[in-house]
This record gives sequence, structure tokens and C-alpha cells, in this order.
Amino acid sequence: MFIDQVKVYARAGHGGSGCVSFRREAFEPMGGPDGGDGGRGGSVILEASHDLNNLIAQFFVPRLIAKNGNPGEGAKKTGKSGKDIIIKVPCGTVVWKLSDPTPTKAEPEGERVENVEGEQAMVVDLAAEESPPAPELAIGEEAELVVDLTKHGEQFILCTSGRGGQGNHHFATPRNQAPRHFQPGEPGGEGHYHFELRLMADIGLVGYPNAGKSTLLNAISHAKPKIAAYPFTTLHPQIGVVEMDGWERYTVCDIPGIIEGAHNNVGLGHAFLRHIRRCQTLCVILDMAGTDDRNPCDDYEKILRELELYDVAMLAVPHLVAANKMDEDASTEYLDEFRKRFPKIEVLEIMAAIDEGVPELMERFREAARL
Ligand SMILES: Nc1nc2c(ncn2[C@@H]2O[C@H](COP(=O)(O)OP(=O)(O)OP(=O)(O)O)[C@@H](O)[C@H]2O)c(=O)[nH]1
Ligand SMILES: [Mg+2]
Repeated sequence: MFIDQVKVYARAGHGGSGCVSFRREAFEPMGGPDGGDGGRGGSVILEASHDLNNLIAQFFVPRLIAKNGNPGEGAKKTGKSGKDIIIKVPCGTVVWKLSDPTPTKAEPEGERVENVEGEQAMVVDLAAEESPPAPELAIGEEAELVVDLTKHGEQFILCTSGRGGQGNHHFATPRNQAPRHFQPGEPGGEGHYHFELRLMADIGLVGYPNAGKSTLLNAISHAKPKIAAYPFTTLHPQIGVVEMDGWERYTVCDIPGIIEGAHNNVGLGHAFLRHIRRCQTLCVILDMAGTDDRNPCDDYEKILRELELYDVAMLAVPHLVAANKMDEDASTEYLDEFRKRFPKIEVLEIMAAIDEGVPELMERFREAARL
């Protein structure tokens, strides 16, 4: 299963409450206040990792909840802090914040946590509380951009933990030497978020189904995408790493085929274009033999149109054209027509199935990836 967008609820731990306690020992009847501070809650931290390639972990566990800090205890003991939780997400994850849910209340002010005369402090596990209902916002709707995690190891604190409250010994004054006052812990940050994965690759392959995108990725990298003579063989994006001489590497992304009307959800729709929007260069793969009874020149125009309808900025990404299936009879004629109609477009002739013209295309990709 390939998951590239998911809605999650995240909440950092609340700070533990300060403690109200008084020192009571033999021969020390008026020992004074000794209530310790509450521990801080755990934060929810995101970390980008290049070992992951989709958001399946968050799909199965959409509630990211860190533990609360423990309340303070007598003898000025600080409560135990909640542990931070580090959530690994693939490089290329964009996080959006959805509308604010009603904040969960921190522990109410009062005499809830007390440790008078050696009694054990009461520990309340707020993590067990239910989260507020998710806002009625569909994924992809307008939301505030929170962070874009692109580099391996990059961390971001999604929800900041609540600070622990102060115990009663902080509130002793010459006039009130036995304060029963304490500070409640601060609430941890929380929110509903939309995680969207935009894969990171140098070169993006785009084209009609059956044009030979997966055949090309298979020929140039160790990726093993499924190849077949029917449309929509590829159902989810795949990245291949191309290793050139001299240890130079670049990455190429193969996505499902795009057809006319993809912006209206025809075929598999155009949502997969999100995975090639970060590419430095796009390569439009055309079936130059017109094997599916379409004119490759029209295919090219329609692909550009779909890119534009997805995001006008996609037209600003430099692209070149790979004329595939040049081993077929009809291809030369179509290629001549293409060159006449689009004289300024860079076209490379390839036969992906038998590796002809592929090394030249790889070299061209290398130049583009270096930019
Ligand atoms: N004659 C010829 N056939 C090719 C060539 N390259 C690919 N094909 C064939 O074209 C068909 C489609 O190839 P794929 O690589 O699966 O095409 P795709 O663009 O990935 O298709 P989708 O995943 O459906 O979008 C397969 O039957 C390939 O064998 C080529 O250079 N010449
Ligand atoms: Mg394919």
C-alpha cells in the first residue's frame, strides 16, 4: 500500500502539577513547605528519514500523543518528565495545520495533587483522555503550512511540551510560611495536521500510459517497476537511483500515466504529479510510434496542458522530450512531424526496451541533475 497523504492528530504531553507538601519529621513539627515541581511533558518531534518512502506508519497510527509529565512530590522531588516521541517521516514530507481544535484543558487549579505528611502524590494520566473530534476538513483543503522536511535527519518540534508547574515551596513568604498554593502544569501543544508526501527526485518522468516510462526507469536504475503492454501498469510512484561512472548519482521518479482530463480525475487523476513537482527537470516520454492510435504530438500538448492545470508553476520546470519506441515503423514520420511542430523542444530518440539511445539520455539527465 502506498500512502502519500494522511491526516493525524498530535498532542504533546502536559506538564505535571506542582506539589503541595510539608516536611514532617521527628522533632521537626514545623518543617515548612517542600512540594516539588511537576515534570515537563514529552514533545512530538518529526524527523525526516531517507529510509522511508511513504506515510504508511502514520496511516495506521494517526494519533501521535506524547506522555504527560508526572506531578511533583514531597521532599522537593521534581516529577518525572514525559518522554519525547520522535516520529520518522520520509524526506519530502510537507506538514499542514488544519483548523484549530478546542484546546484540551490542563489540570485544573486547586488541591488536586497533594502530599501532606508523607502521603503519596496522586498521578493522573491525561494521555488516556480522548482527543477532540477531528475538524471536518478534507485532506488537501486550505491549511497553514507548518514545515517542509526535505533533508535526512532534519527534525522539527510539531507540538511543544507543557512546562511543569511549581511546587508549594516556591510560594513561601515571611507572611505565609505554609502556602497551600501550587502551579498547575502547562498544557502541551496539539493540533490536527495533514501530512503530504512530495517525493524528492532530480528527474521526473511524465507521459501517457504505455509510453515506456517504467521500461526506461528499469533500464537506467536498479528499480524494478512493473512493465506491461496495458495502460496504468504503474499504480504508484517509484524512485530509481541512477549510478554513473565516477560514483556520480542522481534520482529519477516514475509516476503513473497521465491522460487528457486527468485534472478531472480521469484515469488515475493527476494527484501523482505532486511527486514530480520538486524535480529539477522533467522528461516527457512519448510513444513516438503511436501504438495506442494517438498522435504523439497531441499527446505532448495534452501532457503540458495537464501539468499547467495541476499547477502553472510546473510549466516553469525545464523539460526535455524522450521519443520512445523509435524501433517501430511509424515512429520516424511522427518524429518529423513533432520536430516541425515544436522546433524549439529538445528531443532525444530512444528505444527503452533495447537500451538504444538510453546512455545518451542518462548523460543528459546527469547534466540536468547537476544544475
Ligand atoms: N517497441 C517498443 N516497445 C516498448 C519500448 N519501450 C517500452 N515498450 C513497451 O511498451 C509497453 C509499456 O511499457 P511501460 O514501461 O509499462 O509503460 P509505462 O509508461 O510505464 O506505462 P504505465 O505504467 O501504464 O503508465 C510495454 O509492453 C513495453 O514492452 C520500445 O522502445 N519499443
Ligand atoms: Mg509504468
